[in-house]
Amino acid sequence: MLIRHNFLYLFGGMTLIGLFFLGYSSNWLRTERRHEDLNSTPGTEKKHDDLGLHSSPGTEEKHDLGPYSSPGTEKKHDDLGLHSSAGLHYKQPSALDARRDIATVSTWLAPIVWEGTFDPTLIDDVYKQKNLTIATTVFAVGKYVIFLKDFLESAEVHYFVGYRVHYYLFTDQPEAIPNVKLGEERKLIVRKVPSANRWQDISMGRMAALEKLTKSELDNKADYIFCFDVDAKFYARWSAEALSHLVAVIHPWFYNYPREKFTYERKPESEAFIPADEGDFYYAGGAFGGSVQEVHKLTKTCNEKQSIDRAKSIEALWHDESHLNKYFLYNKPSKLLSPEYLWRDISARTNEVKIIRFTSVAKNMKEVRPNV
Ligand code: UD2
Repeated sequence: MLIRHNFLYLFGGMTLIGLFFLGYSSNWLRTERRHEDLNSTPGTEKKHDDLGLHSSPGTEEKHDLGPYSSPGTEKKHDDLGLHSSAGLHYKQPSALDARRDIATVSTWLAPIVWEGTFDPTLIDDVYKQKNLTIATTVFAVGKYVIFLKDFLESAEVHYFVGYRVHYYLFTDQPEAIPNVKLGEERKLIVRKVPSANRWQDISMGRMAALEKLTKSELDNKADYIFCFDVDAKFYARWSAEALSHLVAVIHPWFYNYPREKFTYERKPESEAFIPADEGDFYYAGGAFGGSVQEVHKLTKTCNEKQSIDRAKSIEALWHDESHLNKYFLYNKPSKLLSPEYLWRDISARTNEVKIIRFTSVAKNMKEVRPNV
């Protein structure tokens, strides 16, 4: 009897201890889990990997658009916030008084940057805090080295002044690079590239070189990249108001043309083909940019499409510019720069263009091109 009682006491005691431990350990597990959750919260908010605005190409099955429409991943800047300094004095923004003579936003809600649509003081206050590095590419092959001096000297006066700028200069003649004094935190990196017999191949060859540059070489070295023609000159501010993850410039010749008149590639056999009833804007090949990752996707796609055409002995009407326009049609730019950001010396001034920031210089094709 006594033994049975003792056994019952012992059994009851052990059950109680067991229950106590069970309760404690599950609480402990819960607490640990909470710690894990808390540890993973600050600063690591999950973001959408793909910031791209992809639109569907037409239904024509013939044209496999492949990467034109494919989403991808993108490395992002840690802080996407637009922080401004307390006490900064600038004109009050207005929800009403915008310029009425121009569109300041596209129908997919990308800003269109014109004089009067941004406040340079505020823009610089916001973006200078971000400690950005802007990679800037320019190609000067063959006789085009003569344009380098003006390009670089004028960029030093007007282009991303006060920001860290790394110029990547691609040339076949490093010895012909002019000696231009660069500002603080600005440097020139020279890449030797071969020349070609046709100017069209030099122009299109830029896509392959840019694909390579943006693949991994700029990792942790640049936040944004802009790619320019060399036969051009800066005349006014061209700066942080242009920053966004995919940036296109509206071509100065066609900004008020109907889409069927754009000089898109119209041969259905070409990878750059765009049907007459499609198109947003006609974009210039002489300036484009964005985040390094987005420009990598763009240049890789254009390079691939150019290669497919080449294998079929097809050349798009305006070479790299035709492929660029195809890319931007289905991968919408997140910011559009008005023709102020790439004018042409040979174009007549128009009322909308209040300021010319950057312009292609008039050139004698016969003198500078290896073939005409
Ligand atoms: C337009 C585009 C250009 C390109 C081209 C394709 C603008 C302002 N320009 O300009 O970007 O899409 O059409 O047809 O939108 N280059 C050399 N050596 C050469 C030839 C070219 O270095 O012998 C380089 C140089 O950086 C030059 C660029 O390639 O600026 C484009 O060539 P272009 O300026 O002669 O082409 P263009 O004026 O037809």
